Order: sequence, then C-alpha cells, then structure tokens
Amino acid sequence: MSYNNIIFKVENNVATLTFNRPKALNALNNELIGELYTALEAVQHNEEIRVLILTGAGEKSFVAGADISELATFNPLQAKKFAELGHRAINKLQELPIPVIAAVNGFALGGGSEIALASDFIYASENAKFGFPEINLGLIPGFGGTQRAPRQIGKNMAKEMIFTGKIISARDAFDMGMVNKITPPETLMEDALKTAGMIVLKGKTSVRAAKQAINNGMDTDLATGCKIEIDAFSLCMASQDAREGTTAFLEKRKPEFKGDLCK
Ligand code: DAK
Repeated sequence: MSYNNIIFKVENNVATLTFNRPKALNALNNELIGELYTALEAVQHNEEIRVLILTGAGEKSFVAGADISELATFNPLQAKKFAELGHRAINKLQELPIPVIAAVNGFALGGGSEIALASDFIYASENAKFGFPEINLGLIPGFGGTQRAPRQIGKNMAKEMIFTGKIISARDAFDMGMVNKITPPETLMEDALKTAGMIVLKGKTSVRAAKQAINNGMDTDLATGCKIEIDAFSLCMASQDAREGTTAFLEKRKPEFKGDLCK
C-alpha cells in the first residue's frame, strides 16, 4: 500500500507511522486522516506487529493540528465527514490491541496533542510543544481532546490549556504527567525503539491483556475494573506464554514467548 501523506514501515515487529507533510508542519488534512485510518487497520490485522510508534517528518513538528487551510473551506457536510473520519481514526488508534508510543518531535497542537493523548504513552524531544489552540480559531478540540486531556492531565490543567490555547513545553507536559520521558531530538526515535524492543520480547497475549485491562478498567469503577483484570489474568493463564514464562524462571533461563494459546 502506498501513501501520499504518511510513511509506514515495519521492522523487527515494530511499525513506525510518520506523519509526512513537513511543509505544512504535518497538519492533518482529510487525505492524511483517511490514510492514517487505513494504516491502523493494517496494523490491527497484522499479528507480526507488536508495537506501533507514531512520529512526524522533519525536525519541527509532530502534527500541528488540523489543516487550517482545508478546514476553512469546509461546508457543514464536509465538516461532518471530516469529524466522523477523524473520530474513527482516533478511536481506532486508542483501541489498537498493541501498545502505541507517540514520539513527539516538535509541535503537537490541537489534533496533534489529541493523537498523542490517544496513544499509550508519549516520549517527547526537548523541543516538543503541546497545546490546544482551537480556542484561537473560535473552536474547541474536536478529536476527543475535551475528554482525553482531563482524564490524563486532570480537569483543571486541561481546562486552563483548552480555555487559553497556550502552548506548553515538553518539560511542563512532563511535570503534569502527560509525557513519560524527555529526550534530545537526536535520540528520540532511538529511545522509542528501545522501549518498543523491550515490549516486543514480552508475551503477545500478556501485553495485549494488560493494555485491555488498563484501558477498559479506567472507564469504570474499581470493583468492575478488578473483575476485568480477573478475566484478563485468566486469559493469560490459558496461554503458552504463561507456561513458558513460569517454566523459564524455574529453569533459570530467559523465556521465549511465542504468543500462542495452550493446545
Ligand atoms: N494547517 C495548515 N498549515 C499549517 C498549519 C496548520 N495547522 N500549521 C502550520 N502550517 C503551515 C504554515 O501555514 C506555513 O506554511 P507556509 O506559509 O510556509 O506555506 C508552514 O506550515 C510553517 O508554519 P509557520 O511558518 O507558521 O511556522 P512557525 O514556526 O512560525 O509557527 C506554529 C509554528 C505551529 C506555531 C504555527 O504554524 C501555528 O500556529 N500553526 C497553527 C496551529 C494550529 O492552530 N493548529 C490547528 C489547531 S485546531 C474537527 C475536529 C478537529 C479539529 C477540527 C475540526 N471537527 C470535529 C470538524 C482540529 C482542530 C485543530 O487541530
């Protein structure tokens, strides 16, 4: 599959999706969002892919939000189509069974911050900047930002960012728990790939079960969340990986996870 606005590659069980419109700071136009959705479907159906990394082309930007030049031309029906496609893509991203790391290499504004927040965690380069400038356009975040930001950085911090449209540094984003790690720009991808490489070596079933339990549990109360964990734990116990992991420990060797269910 060839794309005009993204670069998609798979190597060593890790897929890398690069937003690739550097002249427009990788702003999200309709075509890019369609390609993002198609690539995410491919990731979902390819069991060889164990981790997805998202990043932006060029040194300046991850994604500078929706493409304002395109947005300005939409009639209401086109805007609805754009919104529906955007939500489908971002929901698909959040619901991918495998971990997603956003390697934010510059501006992550509006839709860019929303994509990063829908990922499982964020590594940011020292020059990364986050924000929701929609308010400056007379808009509000439209790809789930009003919902994901308060859940992840707290209601009041999210309100301040969304009401003011201010742009914050990687350090501020790290301090509020939005970013897991800050790295020099030159080593951002290396760091993300290193972490992805650690995850690739773990059991396929247990990584997926952990992601599902955390995500589904966060949307509910603690007691229901613990029930979700019991089911996910039981599923892991039915996998060859659990047998291999425990046996390898007892035999004092490294486990070799295959990701199959018990036969
Ligand atoms: N759209 C289109 N082009 C953009 C762009 C964007 N978002 N951001 C940057 N560019 C283009 C610039 O126009 C410029 O193009 P040329 O003039 O060279 O042709 C080029 O990228 C380089 O940008 P600058 O010259 O401005 O670079 P600076 O370093 O001076 O400034 C900046 C960088 C990121 C601070 C600045 O470019 C900027 O403020 N960009 C706009 C940020 C922004 O407001 N993004 C949109 C957020 S709103 C919806 C759902 C969701 C959304 C909308 C609708 N529905 C449900 C319907 C989402 C909305 C958003 O994301």
